[in-house]
Amino acid sequence: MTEPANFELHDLKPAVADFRREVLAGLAVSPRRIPPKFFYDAEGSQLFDAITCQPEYYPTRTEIGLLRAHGREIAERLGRQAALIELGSGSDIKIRSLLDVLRPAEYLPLDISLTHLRDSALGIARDYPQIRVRATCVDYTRQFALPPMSPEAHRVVFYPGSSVGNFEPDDVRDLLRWVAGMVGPGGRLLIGVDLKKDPARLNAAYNDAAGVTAAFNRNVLKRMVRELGAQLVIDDFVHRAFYHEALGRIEMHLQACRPTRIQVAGQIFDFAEGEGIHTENSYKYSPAQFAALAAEVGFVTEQVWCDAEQLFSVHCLRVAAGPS
Ligand code: AVI
Repeated sequence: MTEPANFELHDLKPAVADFRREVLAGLAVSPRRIPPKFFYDAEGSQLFDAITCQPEYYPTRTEIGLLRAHGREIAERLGRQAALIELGSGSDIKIRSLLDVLRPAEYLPLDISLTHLRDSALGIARDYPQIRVRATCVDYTRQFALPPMSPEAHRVVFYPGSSVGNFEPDDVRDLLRWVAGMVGPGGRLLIGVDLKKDPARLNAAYNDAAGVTAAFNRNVLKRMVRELGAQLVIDDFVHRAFYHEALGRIEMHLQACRPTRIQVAGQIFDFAEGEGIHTENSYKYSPAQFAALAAEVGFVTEQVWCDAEQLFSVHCLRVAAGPS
């Protein structure tokens, strides 16, 4: 099928060499770690979509509920005919509910997973022919140039899914500064943030009974085999996820259940039983905590929407005028 005229794709997909370099660096330090952005190849993105449908994983359906319930109010705040930039464009149900009320002039999704991005952005271009869709496959945690946008449209950033929780607080400050620079003084960010809550609820969300989160976590090992030719025994690693209350974060690890080794790019990494690779943090915030973090880098919190169970929050932030 031919691509619609309102669609363009910019491929700045990270090279395999970046994955190799970060895997080698992460396995060489103690404790060992692999950054969570490497979960999202085509298989990983599909597994993540499957996680969002698990009964234990409340964030996605709760955020969608908030966007639907408060769509009109959100659109009033963000303003129509914007250039809407979406970071980590995951589930397209969320963006579709926003597009319906916001009616932006342009939609610029940014995502690290090429097939996932292309499929969802093409679907949107076909279903919303009046919106110009400029998709970019990129690791947005690194410097890159945004595609040219219409100078008349004001810029709005949408960052759903609490992906912000996958960054260390210092990196969140850097990310928010980058967003502030992108939208400019008076510009707005709509961001989904998962809330602190009963640890049992959190632990269940990252240890679903169907084992989808476990498969998602272990997919990074499969990806090392597929893309880097790594030699390893996947079944020697088990999924471990738990809420660390003092740090306010879920931690995910791949833990060796017996002594084992990973050989990759000519290097050997031995694991004793119980030794692991730290693969993800997912920080949880109270609304006040997140507003304080955003204020440190010059954002004013205009409004926060939470569900009745206080599981999830959506914040509308505005860049204060003047330097931060
Ligand atoms: C994408 N990110 C916000 C998810 C989260 O909840 O931290 C990734 C995830 N990891 C395990 N389950 C979901």
